[in-house]
Amino acid sequence: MSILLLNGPNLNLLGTREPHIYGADTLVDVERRFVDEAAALGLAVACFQSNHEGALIDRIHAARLDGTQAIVINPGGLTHTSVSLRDALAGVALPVVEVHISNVHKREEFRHHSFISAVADGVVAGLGVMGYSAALRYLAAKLAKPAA
Ligand code: CA2
Repeated sequence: MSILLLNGPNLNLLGTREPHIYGADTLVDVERRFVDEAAALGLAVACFQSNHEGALIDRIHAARLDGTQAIVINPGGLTHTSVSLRDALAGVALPVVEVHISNVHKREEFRHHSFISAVADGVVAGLGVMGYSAALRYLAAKLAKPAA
């Protein structure tokens, strides 16, 4: 069973700037921890980060054919702007969890709306990078259950 971990624009900068908002871990730290935690749950992971909307959409389309069973995505700023990313996620029809490191609801008003949430199983926001682990644990439990 395989999970796709997607991170959107600017998340490659994690751990290098704005640690008061996003913490001190780098994206490499986050991905490594996610892969290790997934392995302990018997799951494989593919990690992908891009600063380009189209590249993220292409990777989501590829997930239809490569054995991916669920997606964890932090869409970055595209959360608040991208109908196309939402359509791609809806199109693959896989379980999706949307993760935000910061509590977007405590921040500027433009971060309060997500185009992605309506096509996600759930949303985690404000738990720091622990949100990725929460998403993974939810999906591991969901995938372990026989389909109803
Ligand atoms: O809280 C989150 O995870 C966000 O998805 C992060 C996005 C932001 O646009 C969303 O509203 C909430 C921004 C990612 C930028 O990441 C940086 C990390 C370190 C330094 C600079 C940017």
